[in-house]
Amino acid sequence: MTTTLTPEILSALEQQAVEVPSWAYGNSGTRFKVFTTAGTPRDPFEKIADAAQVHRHTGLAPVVALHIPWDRVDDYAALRDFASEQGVAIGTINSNTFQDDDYKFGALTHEDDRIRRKAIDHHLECIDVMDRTGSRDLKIWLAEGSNYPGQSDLRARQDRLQDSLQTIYARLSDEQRLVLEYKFFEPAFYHTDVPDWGTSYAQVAALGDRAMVCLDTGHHAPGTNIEFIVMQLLRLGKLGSFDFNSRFYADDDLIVGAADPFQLFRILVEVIRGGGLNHPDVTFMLDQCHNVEAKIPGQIRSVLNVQEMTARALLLDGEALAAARSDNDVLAANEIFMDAFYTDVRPALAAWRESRGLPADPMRAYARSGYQQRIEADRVGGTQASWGA
Ligand code: AOS
Ligand code: ZN
Ligand code: ZN
Repeated sequence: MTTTLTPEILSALEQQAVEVPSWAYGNSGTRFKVFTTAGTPRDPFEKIADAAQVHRHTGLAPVVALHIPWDRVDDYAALRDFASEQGVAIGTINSNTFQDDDYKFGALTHEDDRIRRKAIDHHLECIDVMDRTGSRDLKIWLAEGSNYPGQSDLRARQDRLQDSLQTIYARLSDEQRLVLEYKFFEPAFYHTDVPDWGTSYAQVAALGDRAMVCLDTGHHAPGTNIEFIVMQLLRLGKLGSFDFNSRFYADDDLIVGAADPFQLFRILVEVIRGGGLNHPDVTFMLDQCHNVEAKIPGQIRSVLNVQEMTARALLLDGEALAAARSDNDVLAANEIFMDAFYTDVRPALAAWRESRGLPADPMRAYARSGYQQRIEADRVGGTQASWGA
């Protein structure tokens, strides 16, 4: 089943923007092996140049998220200006308190005030970066927790976390936000200090209006109804951002939509229902690590998957669905829902791209562009691993 896309749907799609992570372009992998790829960026400037290719070929990815310290530079204003010359902007600044020996037993939750202060100061450095890049969001993901029952005082850690977050939050300007990302496990295995949406919500609600929740689609126990969490956070006005990716088993950080396009569709249905599509308060960010696939095409595929499932979700016949629901016509309601999901929007999207001066098939256009060959020839030696500071 194929379809045409109405002007209202095309208008909504035209506003869509997916923020890409700088670390998706660097060498990254798993704890077992980081495979290197020819042409991998050697510094944040080259990462941004690569990210700009995704936007150039899709018109979908105008913003690049950075990670500190992986993207630390001497002159952030120069990096911001370079991004602008490339046709993109710098977005979310991601902190990192998971690669320093001092943080072995915690960072913002640590019992030792000296270590907690160091972790807080790292976040204040990130806010200094935000001041220079013009970023709005400070994203905090904490790899903090414990591996054995009895190891830690769970309650005291929550209290210290809130105290630390209050200090960080107080440093934000009126235009900046703190976005707290939860994750049900890893690298801690018994408990994680921000393990679920409820904990993130409780912590950010105590901070104020500019503290929000980040929902990473790979951060839930298998079988979790993620679209229900999306609905609830939108209803509470606390969904700040997505870290989109897909997973088969854990936090696999695979191409969003590649493992379960239906789940992505259901999430986007709730985003649209909750008024979150193209809403200024909701950032659509990718958080992916392309370990075996080429990085720039991997990101192009990802943003196209988000666009495609958004188009399908926008096709959902809301009136017919509401009527079937009010009649408790279970099968009709499900059929209407599945009709939208089963609709192939790719031909309509390809024609629409061409009408806007974009390539009908961004993946093949990139392959033909010669960019990959150029970076592989130019960037010899000294590639920067994403996971390495
Ligand atoms: C880790 O699993 C989280 O998904 C983080 O969002 C992400 O990997 C980190 O922000 C990279 O800095
Ligand atoms: Zn994430
Ligand atoms: Zn993750």
